[in-house]
Amino acid sequence: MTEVQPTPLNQYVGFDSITRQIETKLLKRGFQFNVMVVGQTGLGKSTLINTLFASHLIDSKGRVDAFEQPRSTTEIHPVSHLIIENGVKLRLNIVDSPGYGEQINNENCWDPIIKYIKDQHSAYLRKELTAMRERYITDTRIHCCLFFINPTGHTLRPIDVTVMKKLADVVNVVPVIAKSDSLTLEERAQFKARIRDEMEYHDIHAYPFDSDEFEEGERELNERMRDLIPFAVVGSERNVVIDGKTVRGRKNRYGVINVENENHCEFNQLRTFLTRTHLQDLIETTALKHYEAFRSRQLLALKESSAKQQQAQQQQQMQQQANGV
Ligand SMILES: Nc1nc2c(ncn2[C@@H]2O[C@H](COP(=O)(O)OP(=O)(O)OP(=O)(O)O)[C@@H](O)[C@H]2O)c(=O)[nH]1
Ligand SMILES: [Mg+2]
Repeated sequence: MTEVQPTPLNQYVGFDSITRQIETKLLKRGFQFNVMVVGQTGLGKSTLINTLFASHLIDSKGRVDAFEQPRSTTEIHPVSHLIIENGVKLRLNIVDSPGYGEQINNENCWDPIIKYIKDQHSAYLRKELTAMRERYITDTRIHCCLFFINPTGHTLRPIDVTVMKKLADVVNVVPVIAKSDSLTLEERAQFKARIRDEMEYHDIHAYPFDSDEFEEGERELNERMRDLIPFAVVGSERNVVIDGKTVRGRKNRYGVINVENENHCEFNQLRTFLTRTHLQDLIETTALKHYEAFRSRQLLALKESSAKQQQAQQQQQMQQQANGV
């Protein structure tokens, strides 16, 4: 196709204000962001959720009493929050999930999680296909799945490989090394490299993905992120006082870990990644890659089944005619 040359204007038309018009509209509507945590039992999923948004979601519906004993999560549990920052509204859905891997037979233990993710796609598609479609469909599709890896320092467990692979087919997977306070910095670096190698070996495509539309800066940022991922995180339900400042931390016999100190762990980098640099891309990738794949599969299946139904009806009619009915 030949490229259209711009027609020169002899006066100001004013359509450049469209970006402002879009911004005003978006600000009014707000944004929806849905995060889910998945991983083996006891790796600190619920704790990290509370830590991630603790400073923002004071008195949230999570485990607010610091002295309450942590409970094992028994069901998929979404919690919603509306947060507003400088006039920008963000509806945040945080979905906690029960840990797996404790049973003698762990086969298909990931089914309820995959089903939950697909159910959200399915609900969205149903709303999209209704005759009187809502103007803005409530979006419960999971935009980011934080996958918790056991800090063994060795390799990924086969079950983790299976679950991550299944997840990566339907959602943006961001792996994190759980309870990374149990690893030395050297072990951490080696473990990270090994996980990256293993993921490549098993053909697991974790987020972020590159797109042709990306500019150089975005590609570089993603490259840096891929070198950092899996984020080595530490979570804590408790506040500790360091230099007179109250922070989330873990205290043990040898000292205090400040969850937000970048020399101690990569919790801050994960939070920046989720909220400052990749929020919009996580939402967009979910719609354009994962949901689109689901949608076209469903619509194709629907078309095939209605074609089969039609064929069966025609055959029945022909049979009836042949029988002289
Ligand atoms: N050392 C250490 N312990 C942690 C960390 N995060 C959580 N814990 C502890 O690990 C235990 C389990 O934490 P949970 O957050 O309940 O773990 P979970 O993954 O939600 O567990 P399930 O719901 O059973 O799957 C608790 O005693 C936490 O205090 C961490 O970063 N480092
Ligand atoms: Mg839990």
